[in-house]
Amino acid sequence: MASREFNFDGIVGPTHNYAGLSFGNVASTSHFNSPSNPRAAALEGLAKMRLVAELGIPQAVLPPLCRPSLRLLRNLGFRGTNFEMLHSAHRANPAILGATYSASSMWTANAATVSPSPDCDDGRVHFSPANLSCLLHRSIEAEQTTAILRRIFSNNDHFCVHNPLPAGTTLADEGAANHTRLVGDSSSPGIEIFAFGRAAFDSRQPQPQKFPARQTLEASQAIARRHQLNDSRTLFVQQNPAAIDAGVFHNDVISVGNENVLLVHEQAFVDQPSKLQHLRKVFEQTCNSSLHVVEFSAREFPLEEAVKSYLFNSQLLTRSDGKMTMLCPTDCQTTPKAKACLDKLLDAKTPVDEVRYVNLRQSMNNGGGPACLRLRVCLTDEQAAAMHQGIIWTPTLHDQLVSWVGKHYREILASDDLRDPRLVDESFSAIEHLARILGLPASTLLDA
Ligand code: SUG
Repeated sequence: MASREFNFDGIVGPTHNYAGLSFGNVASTSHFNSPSNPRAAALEGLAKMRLVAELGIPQAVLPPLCRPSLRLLRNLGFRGTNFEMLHSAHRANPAILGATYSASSMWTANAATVSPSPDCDDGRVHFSPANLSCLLHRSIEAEQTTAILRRIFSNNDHFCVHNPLPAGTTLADEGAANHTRLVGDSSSPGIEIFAFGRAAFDSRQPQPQKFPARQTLEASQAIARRHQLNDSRTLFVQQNPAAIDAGVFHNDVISVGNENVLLVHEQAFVDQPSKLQHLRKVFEQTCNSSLHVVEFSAREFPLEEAVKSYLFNSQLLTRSDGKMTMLCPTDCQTTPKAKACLDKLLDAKTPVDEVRYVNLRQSMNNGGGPACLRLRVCLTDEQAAAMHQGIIWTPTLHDQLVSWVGKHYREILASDDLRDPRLVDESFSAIEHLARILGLPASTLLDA
């Protein structure tokens, strides 16, 4: 049975702020302590969802996780009223407060790795919520993300939502941001490519010198096993350490694939020429057709420009007419080399015949482009009907969410505001209201 790709976008939460929490993500570091605009951030995200839905592409939402995480503060031993806990956490280290408040669940490409049913031995859609072990503010996402995914995909005949992998550095997992699926036609098995930054059990592999490699080979292998993928259609490729050192903290900052198209920078992977050759061969054998690979050279597009423009963090979307639209951040319009690469892409003989731009300034300032904000889930009609329906995008849901944002979100959030206990109440009542809009139990979304 044919499946269609749903884009599950993370709704940006009311505490979106710039706390400089992600070493190795240059946008996060460079916007440390800048004031944010949560309302603009959420509206930018909603505008992107509407644009995608209006292209005829299935769209759904994932709710933001409840922040601040008072649970984290209590776990770390802070006590007293909310006011007292927020102030003592700030005194202990402002980064703790930053982690408590982070709206990082908006980047749902990191929520989980998803394998569609044609790829999995048991014919179910498999989800592995990411443990996000590398960073405190992200590691606290895993438990609640799992609960939410289990609510939405509760039908065990169709879906299997695994536990996150055990936390720790050996099995550090960052979800779909390091995972690409290519496929010939939508009812057939696809090829799943797992990009990893380091091999925890083999220190002889090349390592980045400046920034951390987040995803491990061992985590990717475990996910492929638990999703019951076929070895012959599963590839593991190592991220180029030089790319990580240039700010490519996730693979979706340096390559993007969709169906029979792969866009990739020539410095994305270790041993890239032979990896791509192998991939083309596997694609031909599996899909009986050839793969379109568009590779941009370091000369035409230096790594720094790729990171600055986030060209590869675009969404490559199949429209209902079978052609593809590349949905890019507006930064690509203002980076001449990125623009030239997009012109080259449109001239190449691939299914991509359109480029659209979307303004995501607020998310981009924390290193989150269009592709970071969405989790791709391929579903047959029967599977789509079996998931929770309240999260599916409709014009009515869009209007409800726009007025919900208008009611609950601040227009400016500076680092001092994170000690204001009124922000806790505002954020919790926003989440409670959202649970009603999406028809989800408030107890699943509130996690204080
Ligand atoms: O994990 N930024 C996120 C950005 C995630 C982007 N996702 C993908 N590439 N798929 C991160 O580095 C910054 C938060 C702060 O600094 O306040 C942050 O978490």
